[in-house]
Amino acid sequence: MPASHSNLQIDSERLWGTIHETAAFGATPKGGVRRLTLGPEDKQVRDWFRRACEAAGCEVHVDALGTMFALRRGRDMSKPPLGIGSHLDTQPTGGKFDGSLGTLAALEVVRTLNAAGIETETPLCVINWTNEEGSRFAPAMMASGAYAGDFTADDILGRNAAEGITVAQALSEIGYNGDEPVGARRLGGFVELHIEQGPILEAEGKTIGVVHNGQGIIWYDGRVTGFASHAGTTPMPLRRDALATFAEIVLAVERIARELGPDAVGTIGETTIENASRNVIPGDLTFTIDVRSASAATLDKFDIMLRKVFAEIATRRRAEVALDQIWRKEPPQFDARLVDAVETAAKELGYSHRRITTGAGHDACNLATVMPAAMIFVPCKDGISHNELEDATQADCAAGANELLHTVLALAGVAGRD
Ligand code: HGY
Ligand code: MN
Ligand code: MN
Repeated sequence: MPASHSNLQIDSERLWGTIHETAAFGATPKGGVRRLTLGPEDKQVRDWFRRACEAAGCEVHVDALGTMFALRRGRDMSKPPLGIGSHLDTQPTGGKFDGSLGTLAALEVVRTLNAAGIETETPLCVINWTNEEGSRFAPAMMASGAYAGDFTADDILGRNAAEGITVAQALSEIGYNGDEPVGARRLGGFVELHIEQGPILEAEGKTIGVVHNGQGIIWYDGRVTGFASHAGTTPMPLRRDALATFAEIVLAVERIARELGPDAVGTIGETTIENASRNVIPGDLTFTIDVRSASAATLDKFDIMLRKVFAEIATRRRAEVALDQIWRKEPPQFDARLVDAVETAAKELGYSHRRITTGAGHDACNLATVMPAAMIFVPCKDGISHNELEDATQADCAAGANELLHTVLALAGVAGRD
């Protein structure tokens, strides 16, 4: 960290105000935020973000998947910008901090540099990645995945939401179908601030998490096909009950995760009984599975065990169980030089810190496959996230933003004061 700026601090009140001002877009009665990607509330926060970045002197560019790049010029514009940011979309019952903290803290870094009249050597780019959550459109971290080359933009533009609208239609409806080709904007690296979304930092009383690796993810779409028949006249031994079959599947996922744990988790987050009726034995249902581990070998084992157990359940229950892997993300490794820069900044700022693995997926996990990337975590209350109760303290948010500021100064260099 350049000595001349070691005492530079972000404006904690301004950041806290920004977090709460934007939380109004999609605010829920329970104090959370429902801002599904590319919906009307996402448009509101995007428009706000564009205005705020332009007011901070940035040029805002939008790519074909709606990702927003707010460019702050540096002294040497021949260098690819250092990317900072996160996402502004949320889960259906999301909170005020997941994604918002990282995106708004990146804006706060720019505002702080502006106020201090500091020009960085390398340009900066504050980024709002489209559809990190993957709730309305699969997969999660969708736009950063396309930027990293995991998907083509056309593939993603054709993805459907449950309500039958495509990504392309949703982008056009909110006016964020940008003309910049996905991946065309070169970045020299990416640093993302995020709440931990887990209990470790809070439990250990640490302010900063220096994220050095993460979990790989597999997403499946599943279908159980039994036989719909009369709830009153079908004897129990003759039933091919899709829901009872599914019940065994749910417990099998939990058992396999526990067996392969602690470095394995498995979740069935969605299920739909088709043509459900209280006096019809369920014949068809669909479901999703989310499997994670920081070990690729464990992911492989999980997949093999799932398929074996599901086949046994299907045979015994005379049902069909289909499992379609729709997404696999290998466990990310973050860049040693950038991770060291985060750790050094924490030491120099005097923040208690520890190295940590991210259990959640993040856009930085995708970026790490194509450029140097790192993440900074701060604690959240009781480790709760993807829940309207999600909460964090102003002090921890400020510490995270200061940590981001000084990591940026170390990586982007200071060209001088205006
Ligand atoms: O699923 C995830 O880990 C991220 O929160 N979208
Ligand atoms: Mn997030
Ligand atoms: Mn999330």
